[in-house]
Amino acid sequence: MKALIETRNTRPEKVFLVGVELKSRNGADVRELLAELSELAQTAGAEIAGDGIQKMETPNAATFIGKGKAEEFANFCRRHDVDTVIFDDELSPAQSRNLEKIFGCRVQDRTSLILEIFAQRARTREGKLQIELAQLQYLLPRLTRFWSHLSRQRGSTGSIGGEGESQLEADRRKISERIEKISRDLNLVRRRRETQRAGRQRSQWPLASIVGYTNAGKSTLLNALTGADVMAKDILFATLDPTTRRLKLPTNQNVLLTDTVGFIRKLPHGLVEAFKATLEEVVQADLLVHVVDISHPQAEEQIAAVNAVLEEIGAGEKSTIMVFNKLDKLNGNSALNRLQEKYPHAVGISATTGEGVSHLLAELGTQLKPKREFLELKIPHEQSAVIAKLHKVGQVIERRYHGRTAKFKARIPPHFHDEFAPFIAKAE
Ligand SMILES: Nc1nc2c(ncn2[C@@H]2O[C@H](COP(=O)(O)OP(=O)(O)OP(=O)(O)O)[C@@H](O)[C@H]2O)c(=O)[nH]1
Ligand SMILES: [Mg+2]
Repeated sequence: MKALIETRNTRPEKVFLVGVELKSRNGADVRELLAELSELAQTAGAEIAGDGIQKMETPNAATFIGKGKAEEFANFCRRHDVDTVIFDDELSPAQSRNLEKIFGCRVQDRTSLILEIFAQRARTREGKLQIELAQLQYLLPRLTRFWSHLSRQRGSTGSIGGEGESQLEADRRKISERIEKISRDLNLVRRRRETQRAGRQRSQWPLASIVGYTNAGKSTLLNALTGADVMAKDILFATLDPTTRRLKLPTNQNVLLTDTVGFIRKLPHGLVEAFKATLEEVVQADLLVHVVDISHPQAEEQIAAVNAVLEEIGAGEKSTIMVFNKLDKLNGNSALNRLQEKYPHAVGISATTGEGVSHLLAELGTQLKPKREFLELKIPHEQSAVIAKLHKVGQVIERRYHGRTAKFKARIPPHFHDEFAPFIAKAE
């Protein structure tokens, strides 16, 4: 199976960006989103030829933006040799097709651009499988015999009539089979990870996971704290695969610190789903370290976007240390003051100068102090809510599902003791 996106020729691809200002959004937001889209496109290696915004009540069902506006943009694109037009919003398969006809060039949306960047970045087998899965799921509903990229990729001239239909069906079936195969492979990876995690948990070290918006400085922080050597770069999605390092706090307490993929606004849902295995580190963590680029004008929106993804993966309720990074880049204190009012326990740092890092270490020690309680539990299978709760709040080290009751070895936060007390087989 070839990648969804065709490989480029040598000249950088010229792109034109399109945003819409719907009634529900304000103009400043659209500008910021387009600025971010532009960063995404440049991260993918493109050159920005221009951009355009249309104000409208609701998107047009056939062409997303108005037809007249599309033609106006198309004129610009023809004059400037634009190769690809990128919309900030997700387009339906029909809208993409209609727009390609008007523009006479490739039309892409934010989702497929993010998928493309992830595909460029993926290094490990797991990362590659995850991204391929997300791309295939994106592609499947868009597969029609008019879907020009695919037929161009194949070098076919587009078949007609019944033959085309059966080719389409064959393509769909092949993709569906591949999706199933990848899902099975990913399950294997997930199980292997679980085993590794169990080994780690037996070592009784708590796990803290660094989360945050892309480019917030997560990898720089992990490197600064643990001497790790994770690539930290001024591009979006520098990190895809998780890295875990041990950190010894000044209190001699050990903690495992994980750096993982960054989040972004309008992160494709399929991608979050595909990256669940990677994001397990976040779901399993005892503590989240939420890194924010406080020097970014949209810091608050970025916090909200990160929280939305955390909710989506079931980690919304975790105890979290807010870390305001890049203090050294800050001009004036108004943004910092406003956010500090909202998050009074936040720690301000600069991962590059080291400012505030000792304060962060102290805070980590404090937050991780309440030692977890080790329990052996026997829970009847029909008590599925209790079992689900155990997985949600605790760290399951071992599980056995044979017989009438499920047996678990787990560590739980002490304040949940009473809730699990009826099922305790043995406490340490
Ligand atoms: N001035 C300044 N720059 C920083 C600081 N922390 C990180 N950076 C820079 O910000 C950019 C992004 O840093 P990364 O550590 O790669 O960010 P990340 O959150 O891991 O990003 P992704 O992996 O792409 O999601 C790099 O160019 C860093 O050098 C800081 O405290 N101050
Ligand atoms: Mg990173």
